[in-house]
Amino acid sequence: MPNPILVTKPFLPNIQNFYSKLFGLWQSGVLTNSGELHQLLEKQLREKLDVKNISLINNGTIALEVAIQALELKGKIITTPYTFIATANSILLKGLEPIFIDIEDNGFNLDPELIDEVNDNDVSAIIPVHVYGLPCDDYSIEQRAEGKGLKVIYDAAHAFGIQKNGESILNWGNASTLSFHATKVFHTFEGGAVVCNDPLLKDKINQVRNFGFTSDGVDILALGTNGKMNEVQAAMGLALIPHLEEIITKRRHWFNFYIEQLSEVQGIELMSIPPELKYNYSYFPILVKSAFPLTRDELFNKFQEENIFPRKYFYPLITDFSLYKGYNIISKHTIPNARKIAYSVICLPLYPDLTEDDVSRVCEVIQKCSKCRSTGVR
Ligand code: T4K
Repeated sequence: MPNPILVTKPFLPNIQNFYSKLFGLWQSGVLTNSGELHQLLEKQLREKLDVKNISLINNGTIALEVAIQALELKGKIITTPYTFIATANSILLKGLEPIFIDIEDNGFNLDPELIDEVNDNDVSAIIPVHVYGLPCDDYSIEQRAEGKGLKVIYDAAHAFGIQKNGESILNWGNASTLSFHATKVFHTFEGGAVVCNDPLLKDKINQVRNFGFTSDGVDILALGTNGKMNEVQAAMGLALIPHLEEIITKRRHWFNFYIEQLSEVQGIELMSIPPELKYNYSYFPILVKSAFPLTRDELFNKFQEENIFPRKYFYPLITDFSLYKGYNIISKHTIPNARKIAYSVICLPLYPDLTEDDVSRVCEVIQKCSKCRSTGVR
């Protein structure tokens, strides 16, 4: 059996570089609570990502919860069913209720026009997701948010470093949240961040991530949690920053390799990157259409037979999970676009350390299957 190819594999810096960042911790004994490495990583990321304020958090899910708490959101939040479960879970975990609206019919992100259909005075915010790092239609979303007096938190877990027309998309809305999980373009083992423009909101975010303590540590003005990133996590981030160019360049190489090999395959739709975008090559989703001889699941199974493990990100839809079926939250929305994508998507392996042999193996499965006889079962 050939070696397994997983959907992703974390990029790791030279281990000596990582170790060297840990020596100071052994000397100072400061392991967490906004230590030296934490502060340095915050500074470097603020500059690298070209954002006004960034607060490091211990993971992307808590980052969402911290943003919701800091913005004092209440009642219901409009979001998308086509995302990782953490987006919706963070809403429920804060005791709020999600209202799911469909995605656009030619993309992966929430359809701003459907915000108009939500007539509910309990709604306090919108949490759109830049799925696979492809930016939402911020203009249409924020125009509607303003009209309805809603806050906007972008779940930018996939959008590390992405720029549109030369500007970071992390500066959109009231806040954006990032994930630095091991599977992401940039990681700190586990980790995340909240980005915002308003310095007062940054203070509030910092309080919420530190139990609610004010910066002098003497009073609690806001309810808080423990969302602090520790020094070992920060050390990994600092060790990876010098490799960011290399990480993106290698990802772009394999992304383009897939495009070259697969663009002529009938029935497979590939993602396209708008010209105004500086992309991070975080994911390579393909859509298996009816013109392809096999169904999505048949193709998925063929991969497993070849020891290749892509993922169906994001299937099932959040609204199809048992926990979420119990909530009367979909109302009149039948979410056909999200359903169509969730039932046809496969995210192919994409990470810097892939080899040409690996990527060729992935492409060969698709190319061979494109010549299969259709099962006729759809
Ligand atoms: N919002 C959105 C839109 C998100 O996509 C996510 C997370 C969040 C919020 C929440 O952020 P975090 O709280 O996670 O920071 C993965 C990730 O765990 C998750 O972070 C990510 N989104 C989601 C899309 O994908 P799984 O369940 O697919 O991960 P897992 O463990 O199966 O790993 C995938 C592959 O990566 C495996 O084949 C093995 C490989 N892998 C994984 C880990 C953890 C490694 O080689 N090394 C590793 O350490 O969710």
